[in-house]
Amino acid sequence: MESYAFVHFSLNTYTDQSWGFGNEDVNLFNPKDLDCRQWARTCKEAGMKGIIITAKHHCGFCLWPSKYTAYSVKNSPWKNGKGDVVREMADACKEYGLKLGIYLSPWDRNDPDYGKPEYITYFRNQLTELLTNYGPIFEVWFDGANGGSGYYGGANETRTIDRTTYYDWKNTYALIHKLQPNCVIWNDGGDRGDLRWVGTEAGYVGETNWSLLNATGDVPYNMLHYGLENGNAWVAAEVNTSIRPEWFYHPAEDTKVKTLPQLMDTYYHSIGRNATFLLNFPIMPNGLINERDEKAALEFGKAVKEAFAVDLAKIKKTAASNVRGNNKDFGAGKAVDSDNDTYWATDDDVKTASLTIDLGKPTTFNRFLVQEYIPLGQRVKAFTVEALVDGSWKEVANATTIGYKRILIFPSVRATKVRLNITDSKSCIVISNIGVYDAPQILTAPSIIRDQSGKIIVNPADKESVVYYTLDGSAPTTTSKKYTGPFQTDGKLDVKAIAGDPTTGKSSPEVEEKFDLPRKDWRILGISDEKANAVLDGDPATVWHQGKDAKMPVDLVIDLGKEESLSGFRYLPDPGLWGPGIITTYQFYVSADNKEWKLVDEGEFSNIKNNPLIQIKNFAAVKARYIKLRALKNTEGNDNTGYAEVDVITSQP
Ligand code: FUL
Repeated sequence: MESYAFVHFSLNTYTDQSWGFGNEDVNLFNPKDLDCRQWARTCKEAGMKGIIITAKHHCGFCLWPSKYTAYSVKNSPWKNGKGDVVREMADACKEYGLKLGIYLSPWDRNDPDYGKPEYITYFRNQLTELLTNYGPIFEVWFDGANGGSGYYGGANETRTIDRTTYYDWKNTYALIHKLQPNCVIWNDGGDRGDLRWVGTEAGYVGETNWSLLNATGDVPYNMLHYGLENGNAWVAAEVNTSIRPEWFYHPAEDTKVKTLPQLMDTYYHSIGRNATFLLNFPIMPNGLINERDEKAALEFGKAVKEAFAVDLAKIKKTAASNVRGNNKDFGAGKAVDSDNDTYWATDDDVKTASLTIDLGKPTTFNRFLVQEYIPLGQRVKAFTVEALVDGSWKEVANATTIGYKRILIFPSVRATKVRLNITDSKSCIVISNIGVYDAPQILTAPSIIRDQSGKIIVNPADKESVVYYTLDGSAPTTTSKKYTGPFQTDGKLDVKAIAGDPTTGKSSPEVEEKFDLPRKDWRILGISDEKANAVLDGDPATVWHQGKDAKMPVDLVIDLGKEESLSGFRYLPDPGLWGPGIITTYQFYVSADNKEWKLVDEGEFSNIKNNPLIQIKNFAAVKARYIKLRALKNTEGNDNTGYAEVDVITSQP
């Protein structure tokens, strides 16, 4: 299916939360303009093949009138309790020729029985409702999150379960197979399903990506990311990411919708790396996809179509270094014949071979697409792509695995021939399709940081482009001020920038960063480690960890230099892949004198492990000179505490 959508919609939509606790009021659910047809139309026009809906998220609220709980749409004011979002979604999918998928959270922070054996019956009853009453379901999605604490029918406690045994997945899978034999199972907790998570929600799978894992045993994050070359089960990768930073709708993210270059990047790092692409749309409280998200999705669909509109390799003359039994049914031409059921194959013992395509005349291209014939498994371990430029062969790209589809990106090259060299394979080579394309240039926005001294530093994504910026909130154009190097600033600041190509006149989407107080006079107290300045240096790539002696609760105390009016704080954890020391439970204190501390905020950073985004917390305005971020728990259950950035939000203009 290549690409399909997620929609996140629940009570969280009305509380601005990422994870509901399970006690949120059902009366909040009242989408005035709910229109699942708008969701379906957007996804269809963006080129997607299906939609997976959060029928029940961790808070336990059900978007369908389940017989087994009161915590559902049936007790909400929406349509006087007569509505069913899953039904409306199913109808809209049918109308637009899309498949329907179901997200049913195994963790339920509302149900009183969660943690007991009774809950498994409840879970299966709900699954049965969903897999019986809404027509064919193509995928079920069992989120692995199990945070522990919750409302649980009023118990308000922490309940822990063993993710590998509690749900008795084997029997749940049997139920799914019985009710929906063609449905694939996505599961990252316990028994292997048919599809796997890729170990990050940032929108990419490993450059090496095997569609294999072992059917039993533990699967660490890195194995999810790269697959397992000699695994014994076919568990293809699915890259899930949101069109905004978070999964649910938050008005504050209206300016953070992924741009076209970011979406294209995700495309190349998912579908272009042998994975499917599951793109999430957060639904707004009124029941619609925001028009910015809709616009971004349509632009994206159009750009993908444009990039792959003309295949320069189709029905061109081909030659291969080896053809299975010299039989023309396995000849090189089968890789460029537009038929994915025919393929070029080599003799059994031939695991290195090349295939040359004669483009007929000097031709410019910048993308190379290759597919293995997947019904015969995934085989290729390494390959290169060469172009014949002015009579000599030049390597333009190299990579490891291929699988269902692999797309390589390289700077435009003008050549008369292109050659695929398979340099290592698990078995003889079976290639069903090759494509060569000249995708239009899409410029990527630059990144903006402000260092501790107040200097603005803008980094273009590629060296050729020129950066233009504004400081007055206006939209930058190629006639705005040119960025020539870091410059000094003071006070609150709104910086907007674009990258422009002076030769083509094209420009990137705009990037905007808002900076609060300058941090020149800030000091981290009680720490002698110089590296601690990484917390204040404005650079998300530098991370500092408290030393080995720090034991939970771990405090980070900062002197702001003078009294400020504070109304919130920001915490950026290590944003890399599987960064250590990510705080999940925190308290935030302020003080006038570094002696008497006042607790102004506490809580959890929901979903921070899988999606290590900047966390923004607001509280009632308070004047203070000192701040203290206290870590109570991290994602690993140890004492490691790390920070890429800590910043405050002030209430002064
Ligand atoms: C995560 C969840 O905890 C998020 O809230 C979201 O639903 C995402 C798709 O999966 O693990």
